[in-house]
This record gives sequence, C-alpha cells and structure tokens, in this order.
Amino acid sequence: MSPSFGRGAMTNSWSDLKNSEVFLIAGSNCAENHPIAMKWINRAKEKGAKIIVVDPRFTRTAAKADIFAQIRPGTDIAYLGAIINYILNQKLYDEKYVLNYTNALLKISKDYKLDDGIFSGYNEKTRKYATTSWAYQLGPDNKPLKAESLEDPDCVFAKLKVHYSRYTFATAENISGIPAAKIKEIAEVFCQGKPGSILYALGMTQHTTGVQGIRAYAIIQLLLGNIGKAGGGINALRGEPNVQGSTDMANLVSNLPGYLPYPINTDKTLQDYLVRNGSFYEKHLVALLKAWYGANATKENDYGFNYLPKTNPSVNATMVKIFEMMNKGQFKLLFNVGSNSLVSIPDRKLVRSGLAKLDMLVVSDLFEIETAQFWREPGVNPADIKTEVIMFPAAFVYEKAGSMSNSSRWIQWKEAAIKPLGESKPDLDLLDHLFKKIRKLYEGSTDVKDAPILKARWDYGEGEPSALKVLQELSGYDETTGKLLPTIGDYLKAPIGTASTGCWIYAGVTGNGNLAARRKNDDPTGLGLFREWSFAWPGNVRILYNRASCDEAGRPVDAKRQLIWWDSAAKVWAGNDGADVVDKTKGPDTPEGKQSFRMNPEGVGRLFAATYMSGLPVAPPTDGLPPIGIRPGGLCVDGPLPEYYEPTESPSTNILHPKVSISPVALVVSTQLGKSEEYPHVLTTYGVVEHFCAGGITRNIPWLNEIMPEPFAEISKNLGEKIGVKEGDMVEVASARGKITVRALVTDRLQTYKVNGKDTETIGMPWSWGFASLSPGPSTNDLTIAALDPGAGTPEYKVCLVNIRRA
Ligand SMILES: Nc1nc2c(c(=O)[nH]1)N[C@H]1C(S)=C(S)[C@@H](COP(=O)(O)OP(=O)(O)OC[C@H]3O[C@@H](n4cnc5c(=O)[nH]c(N)nc54)[C@H](O)[C@@H]3O)O[C@H]1N2
Ligand SMILES: Nc1nc2c(c(=O)[nH]1)N[C@H]1C(S)=C(S)[C@@H](COP(=O)(O)OP(=O)(O)OC[C@H]3O[C@@H](n4cnc5c(=O)[nH]c(N)nc54)[C@H](O)[C@@H]3O)O[C@H]1N2
Ligand SMILES: [Mo]
Repeated sequence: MSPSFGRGAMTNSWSDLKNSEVFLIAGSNCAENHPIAMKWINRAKEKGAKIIVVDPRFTRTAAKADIFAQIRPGTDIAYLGAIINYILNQKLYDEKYVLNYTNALLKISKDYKLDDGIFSGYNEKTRKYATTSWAYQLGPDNKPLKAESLEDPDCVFAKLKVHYSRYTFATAENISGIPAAKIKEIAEVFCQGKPGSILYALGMTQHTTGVQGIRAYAIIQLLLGNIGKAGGGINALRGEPNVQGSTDMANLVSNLPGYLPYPINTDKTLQDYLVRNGSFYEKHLVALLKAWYGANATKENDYGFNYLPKTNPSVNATMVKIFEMMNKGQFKLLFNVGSNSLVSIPDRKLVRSGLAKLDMLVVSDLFEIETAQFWREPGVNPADIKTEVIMFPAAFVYEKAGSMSNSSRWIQWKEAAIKPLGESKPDLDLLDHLFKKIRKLYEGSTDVKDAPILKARWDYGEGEPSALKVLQELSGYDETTGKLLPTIGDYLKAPIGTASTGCWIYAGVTGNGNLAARRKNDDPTGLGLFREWSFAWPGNVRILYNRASCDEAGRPVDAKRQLIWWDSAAKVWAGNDGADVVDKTKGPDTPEGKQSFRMNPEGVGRLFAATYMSGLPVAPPTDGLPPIGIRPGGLCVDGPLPEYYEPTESPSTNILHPKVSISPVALVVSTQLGKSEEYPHVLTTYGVVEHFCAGGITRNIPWLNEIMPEPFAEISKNLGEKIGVKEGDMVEVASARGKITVRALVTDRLQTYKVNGKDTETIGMPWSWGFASLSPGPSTNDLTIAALDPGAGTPEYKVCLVNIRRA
C-alpha cells in the first residue's frame, strides 16, 4: 500500500462497512473496543454478509462470527500465507485488477532472493538489510521493466508464487494451531464474497512482525481486487481518541506532519533532503516551513530548512527505546502528556528506573496517574529518587474546542461543552503559554541554535489561543495574500513558496468555512459516504484508491456500489465520492488516468514492496549535483514479502527455517528472555470494555470498578485441571521479567491446541491496572517483553512466554 496514505488509517470508513459481503476480522475485538464498527458490520450481516473472526480467544466479536478460528498468538502470517498460496493456485485472483492495478507484471532484480529465512542484503553485524536487491529491473527511462505475462519468472507475480508455495494448509496448521480444513474454509468464504473487508487492530500490530502482517493483508486484498472499492479495503481500527490526528500531526519518530519524511543529520540543505526523498516532497515541506516560520522562511534561507531539528537515523527513538536511553542517563527532562507510561510500556521496570534517572518529570493528565507517582510505587524508596515531579492538571475532551480525526480520516470539529474545571487547562493553552514564556527567555539571543524558537510564527491569539486558528494553519494559506486557500486543488496549483499548510493532507479543511464542523447526515447514495458530514483527508475523498473501482475505460465495475466514473462528455472524473486520481481532467486513456494508486511511484498497488525511486534520470546531470528523483516507494525494513517468523519468545522453533526462527531484524530490548522449558505457555494481553488502556481515567470511576474490579488470568479448563486451579483461585503468573498474582478465570473461551503436534496453551490477561487510583491492581506489563517491530517500533505486547501456578 502507499507509504503516505497507509500509515494506519482505514482505506474506507466506519459507515462503509455496511457495504461489505464478507469480513475478515483478525487481530481486532471490535465488538468490545470499537462498538461503532460493530454497528455497521451488523447492518451488513443483516443483509447476509459473512463474518470470519480469527483470535486466540473467543470474544464478543467472535460471538457474531459465521466462522471462528482460534489461533496461536503471533502466527497470522502463516495462515495468511496459506490463503495467498490458495488464491494463486486456484486462480481466484481478479486477473484484470492484478494486471492493471498492481505491480504483478513488473520485473524484480535477479539479485533478489530469500534463502533459509534470510532475504538478500542481510548484514549479520548490524542486523539490518541493505535493500538494493529488492529492486525492479529498470529500463532506460528508469521505469520498471514489464513482463509480457504473469508466467515470466522474473515478475512480481512469479516471485509471489514461489514465495508462498511453501505455505501449505498443513504447514499453516502446524504453526498456527488452526486446523487445515478451517483455514481452507476461511480462504473459500473470504474469496467468494465480494467486496470483502479486512479489519485489524492490535492483534495484528503488536508483534515483531506487525508491519509484515498488514502487508499480507495488502497482498490478499490486491489479489482479490478489494482495494479502492466500497465495502472493501483494509481497515485499521485505531485506538486512542484522536490517535489518527496525532499521527497525521507527526506523533511518529520518522515523520513531519502529513507523513513527510523527517530530515536527517546528513541533510545539510533542502537539496540534500530532496535527493534522498524525491522532489514530490518539495512543495509540501516548503509549505510546512512557511506555516511554521512565515516570512522568516525565504527562498534565500532554504525556507528555514535548517531551523528544523535533524534526526540521527542510526538512533531508534521509538517509545520503548526512549526509556532504554533514559536508563543510560541520556535524558534530563521528560514531558509526559496524556500517557500513563509506567503502566502501558512493556517490561515496565525499564520505565520505573528510567524515570528515576531524570532531573525533572512533567506530567500533564486529568488524574494523578501512576507515572506521576512513580516515586511512591510500593517497593520504591522516595528518598532514593532525585527526580523533581511537576503535575499539570489537564482539561478533558468536553472542556475544550478543537478537531479530532477518526480512523475514517474524518476531521471532526467540536465545541467546548463546559469550562475547564478548577485549575485545569486545555493542552493547547498549556503549550501556548509555555512557548511564549520560553521565547521570552531566548529574547535577543543571536545563537543560531535559538533561531528556530525566535523565528517561529506563533499567532494563535493573545490570551487564550484559538484552536480554530490552529486548524486554519493546517488547512493552509496563500502567503502572498494572507487568505485561506479554498481547496487542496488550489494548494497544489500554488507555486512553491507561495502557499503554507501545517499538514498538507488537511489542505482545504477550513478553506470554505470550517468543513470539519459540517453535520449533514443524509446519505443520498445509500453507500454511507456522508460527504457533507465533516471533512475527510485528503480532499474529502471517502474511499482511498477509488480509481481502482473502475475498469480501464473508467466505468464502475460494481453497478450496485458506484463510487466514481469518467464523465466523457464533461471530460472529468465525477461521481458519488471525490475521485482519488492524479488529475480530475485526465481521462482513463492517459498515463495519469490509468494510475489507481497515485501515491505509489509506480502508480499501482504493491504486491511486492520494491526499492524504487521514480523519475531518476539515469545519467547524472552535468552540473555535478546528484540527480533528484520524484518519489520513493514505501519500503519495509524487514523484507519485500511477508515471511513467517516466530515471536521473540515462542513455544516452538520455526518449522519453515529452524535456523532463522525469529525475525533476523527484530529489535529486542528486554535483557531477560525466557525459554519454553521454564515458561511453557503463551501469554497474550488485551483490553476490556470496562476500562480504558492504562486505566488512568476508568479506574477512578467507581461504577466501572464495580463491574471490573481487578485483573485476571484467563486459562483453559485443561490448564486449570493440570495446575489444580479452579475459577476464582489466585494464581502466580511469571515470565523471565517478573511475576504477578491475580485471580484465575477458567473458561471455554480459550482451548488447548496443537503446535507442530504438541499441546499448547494460551493464557489471556487484561493490562489496565497499576498501583494508584481508586482501584489499584497488579500491572500485566511486569511480564510482557520489550521486543519491537523493526520498522514501526511497536512492542510485541501480544506474545511472550510465561508459567503459571496456584498462588
Ligand atoms: N473499552 C475499551 N475500548 C478501547 C480501548 C480500551 O482499553 N477499552 N483501547 C483503545 C485502544 S488505544 C486501542 S489501540 C484499541 C485496541 O483494540 P483491539 O485491537 O481490538 O484490542 P485488544 O483487545 O488489545 O486486541 C484485539 C484482539 O486481538 C487478539 N489477538 C491477540 N493476539 C493475536 C494474534 O496474534 N492474532 C490475532 N489474529 N489476534 C490476536 C486478542 O485476543 C484480542 O481479542 O481499542 C480502543 N478501544
Ligand atoms: N500489555 C499491553 N500493553 C499495552 C497495550 C496492550 O494491548 N497490551 N496496548 C498499547 C496501546 S495500543 C496503547 S494506545 C497504549 C496506551 O497507553 P497510554 O497512552 O499510556 O494509556 P492511557 O491510559 O490511554 O493514557 C492516556 C492518559 O491521558 C489522560 N488524558 C485524557 N485526556 C487528556 C487530555 O485531553 N489531555 C491530557 N494531558 N491528558 C489526557 C488520561 O487521564 C490517561 O491517563 O498502551 C499500550 N500498552
Ligand atoms: Mo492504542
């Protein structure tokens, strides 16, 4: 999928789920964690849609399923690989779609290979891949060479076939514990229903192979022609309120707002940045610099490029790694806003010891959460801790105006319902106040490193800052007139340096009034597009890649679910949805009009994530500067095709390649690792309806505590019998990193299963407790492992090894 539009969002939307004929819900318990998804899924089910749920536990979502498969945590790529193999062998793919809208025909370098679990380019010392061999064969115009047919052994399609031929139903059963016949049934049912939607959340992402699991979804959906269609897509059900907005706004280590690549320490100039990232980013980065530095960003000073801090790409500064660095004394201050790290981070003793090494910890939260009280956790002596702790009381969601973005990419505006209570303040007020104070302290400085603070444009109002002004900055201005740019089209047409946007994908959200505040909820097409309810990025397109819902001539393939079409009389892409095309006036017979995945440099969906920068002139230009390409393709750091690896701690070796059992590039931070001889069972962790994440809010609500008073360990009846534990008994659950005592829940929701012939048990535990609040309880993250996906940095919360005994 596209790197820029795909970083976790729905390709479709919540309300579009009603258009699906079949659902694969694997790695999400949406009935409990995303009830709005379930509302629309139920509407589809009422019309006869089939629901497939794959989960280690029988959940409330599973209770709605036509097919439920219990899986060993962390093994999805094995059964998904078997489904891909089945689609290819049985020719169940949508041939026209595969030929026209995917990179199936493009030829891959002869240097590419996968050998015993290791892709070409592996460096054993650095445990990283050089990705040069994962490239296309290129023609003299720098375009990938295209094979004559899918039979060509060099083409992506052939590579896919060879790769997944090893993934038989029997092998997938031995790895995942799902019976082969059931995997086949899932494959058949999912391939028969069109359109089909895939829904996922943490069950897929919280693994050392999380990114590759989602790549497997992309392959299946591209083969079946399910992307770009109403009722299709890959739908990431995102978690925290406004987590979509915060990642759009660069709450990610490697991005600036709008998913622009972050500058690195070797980028001395804007030119250096563009050589690495492609000229596509010039307009958007300059517009961002104009938003941040206004008149201080000029052509002469590279638009203030060097005001931006640069990252060191050899340092991984994702969440868990930050705490590792804190333990090494590399941080003086932590500003902890809206997160209860001491409860939510895996192998959490790393957090406790890290916080104690700070000079100052600032916590902004609604409640005095565990993180703010780390110095008085039982077992810790406050006298030994030098960290100064400051608490800012934050205003809650209904006490402040602003926009929130949901998983459908809808930017939704809301007003404050009441004034902030007591001394609490909205986060925006706090930041505005801090910034102004800090700037005062720097006043008059001529030190270049202070310039970013002194030169910044900061004009959200005197007194209380206006959230609307912030959204307007994101939407964008014509800097020559100071007027808001009406639409994303106007922004794209504006010459470089004349427009600003604080987040280019939000362009136009307030261009014609505050469109995020729109609340028209009629649905004239019946397709659940609701195009006059708020504003969806980009450009109010509700279903991404919707060019792929039409055939080569620009006619909708699905007569019942027409999204867009080429209006040959008016010579424009028209329709019920906004057209996700390069240029609305370029017809289906033009090169631009053929592109169904405009954010990819090849213009097609990526079955194989190839190393590729479009537009590079082959001969270096004569002026001595390195050539600038247009746009790179999205790369995975751990391989161009999803391969099955065992979780970091696993009850089994990898039967596909025993010598390379776990991902050779996984980032293992925990130093204490367990073996299955000592810790024979698989632990998986999950959320409960009654509490929210680390429980900072919900454990302070008495009636929620009453219905969900304490954490527990969910075990099968077999395991209960084996260890002599009955429902309600206390058990000690131990991993190599810690142990906690909780109540046992002996249940049918978990069953014993076979992994490569061996009886295996999963233990399930919620994780929302800590030592503070009205209802304290042990933290499950004492047990979990800090092992990260090498690309995303997401921890493997969903699998580690434990033992259990009667307490
Ligand atoms: N009530 C409530 N709602 C919430 C939250 C909450 O805490 N409480 N949290 C919010 C947040 S921040 C998020 S991110 C979302 C999370 O939403 P979900 O991802 O739905 O949350 P989880 O319960 O962690 O995990 C989902 C399911 O994945 C299963 N699972 C575990 N391992 C695997 C695996 O290897 N493969 C497969 N196929 N499934 C697996 C688990 O058993 C679980 O049923 O929910 C949001 N909504
Ligand atoms: N074992 C295990 N661990 C997990 C997970 C798992 O599945 N298993 N899931 C992971 C996931 S997906 C997530 S998202 C993280 C969540 O981890 P955290 O982000 O640490 O958890 P939350 O409890 O959501 O913390 C949010 C805090 O923000 C405060 N808050 C709410 N609104 C505001 C506001 O407007 N302003 C400010 N300043 N504060 C506010 C709340 O009171 C709360 O304390 O946990 C992760 N940890
Ligand atoms: Mo989350």
